[in-house]
Amino acid sequence: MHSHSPSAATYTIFDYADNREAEISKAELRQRFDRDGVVVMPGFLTESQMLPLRRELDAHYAPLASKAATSHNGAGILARFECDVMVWAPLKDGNAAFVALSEMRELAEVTEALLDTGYATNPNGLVMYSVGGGRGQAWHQDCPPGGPESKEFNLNRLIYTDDVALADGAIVFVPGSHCFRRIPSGGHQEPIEGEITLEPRAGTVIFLHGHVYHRVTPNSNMKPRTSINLRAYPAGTDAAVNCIGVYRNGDVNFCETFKQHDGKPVELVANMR
Ligand SMILES: O=C(O)CCC(=O)C(=O)O
Repeated sequence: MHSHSPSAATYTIFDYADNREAEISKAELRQRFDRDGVVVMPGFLTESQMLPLRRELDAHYAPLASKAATSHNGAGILARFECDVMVWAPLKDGNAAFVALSEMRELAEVTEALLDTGYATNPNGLVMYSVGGGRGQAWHQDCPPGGPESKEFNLNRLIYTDDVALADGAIVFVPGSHCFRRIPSGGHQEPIEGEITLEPRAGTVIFLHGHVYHRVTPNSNMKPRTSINLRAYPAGTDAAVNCIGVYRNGDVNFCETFKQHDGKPVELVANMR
């Protein structure tokens, strides 16, 4: 963000329709979010802000990495939803680097511009980690869609501390689909008309409305892929809105389903190695 005075602040976004960066005002930021349900902000984090986060991610996942291919969340009861991620709740653990990230002034400013005052944030924080051969994340909405004016949604604030190439698992979304209601049935990675495929650079933050159809493509190389998601909610909506995840072949109640692996090997992933 480039700010001279609060009223003259401009924000750098990546305009995926024009495939270039653009400087826009706070009002335009909100207009784009209301229209597309997505705002992509490259260079939001500096190298020095990312360093401690990378260090903590490495420390947390190093002992788990060898198990990652056989202990993804997409095992057991969740297998048919085809999402391969190992999750971590760094704010719940009181991790200082992530607490500092969650308190970043610029993050709060943009969040307020998109959700208005009085928004809430998820107290746990979420990190999603996957290794080479993972199936990515199937098309989904993070919560059941309501009407166009519904405030019953989460705002994903997706933070990338490393470059993410297509082979690592690109993020794919359909701009404007937060106004379309439920995602239609179909294949987990089957393209949907209007989709945009994005390879976020380190330091990028993607603000993504939870009703927007989105997926992550499979990792086809051996590099681990990590995203941080500090979810926020409009005033009056709380984190329980994310209990039900909406997929093309059904819903998952994450509040009743144990999110971790059931200890059984994930054959599909093992076969892809
Ligand atoms: O990791 C990503 O890039 C996207 C994560 C995602 O789909 C989600 O948090 O719902």
